Amino acid sequence: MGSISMAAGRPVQVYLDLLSQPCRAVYILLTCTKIPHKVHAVALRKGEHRTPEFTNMNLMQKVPVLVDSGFILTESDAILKYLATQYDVPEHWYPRQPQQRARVDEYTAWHHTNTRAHAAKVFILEVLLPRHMGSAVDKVALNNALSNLKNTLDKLETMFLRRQPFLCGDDITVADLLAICELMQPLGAGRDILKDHPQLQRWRSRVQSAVGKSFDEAHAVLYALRDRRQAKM
Ligand SMILES: N[C@@H](CCC(=O)N[C@@H](CS)C(=O)NCC(=O)O)C(=O)O
Repeated sequence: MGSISMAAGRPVQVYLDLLSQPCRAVYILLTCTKIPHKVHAVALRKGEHRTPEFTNMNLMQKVPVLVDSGFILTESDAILKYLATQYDVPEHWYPRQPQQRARVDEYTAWHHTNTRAHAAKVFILEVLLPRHMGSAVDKVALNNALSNLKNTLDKLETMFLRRQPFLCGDDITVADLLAICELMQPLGAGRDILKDHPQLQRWRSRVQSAVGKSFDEAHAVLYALRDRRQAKM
């Protein structure tokens, strides 16, 4: 059991924009494990991460940020693992057994330059760049990004999900949260990137059942973006 660090009954403070994939992962862990917390919404599209107050807290000007009784932590991977070890949550989220833990660390080290990089690129090309630049989608760049993403999806299936229901073993871990939130992101443009990957679809369903209503709560903003875009078509 982890120690509970709710000093003087103060809930952990998190600064999030739920349109951000790593923020959703943090939000899901906090809500489905019922860690007492307070969410401070930071609207990236309004530049709220560039205010002097926010910059003072995180010089990188990025979300998510966690503040736990004066301890400031950035990077979703570090935040998730901190929450899972510092708070009284079921051990499966970040197992203590060294080899099981190493499996989680193995995925999360790989994640940033693979799942995150490639799924985020598709969202950037289809949603963010056209919105900010007022330009059409760059089809060549998009096809290239989709091909890189396919490579990553294949690896997720053949390497991480080869013989087990979750990415790092028999139960859900913080690695699954990081991964699913990235893989949901292209849905903002109406693109379900798992549609030709039944093994990953079954894994997504398992993750959804494991975290319950936290999943849809975290993704409500993304669903709304998808619905607005589809209504315009
Ligand atoms: N590696 C970081 C990435 C954080 C990150 O890139 N956050 C984005 C949103 S997904 C952000 O705050 N972007 C604002 C900006 O770069 O201006 C993590 O996993 O926490």
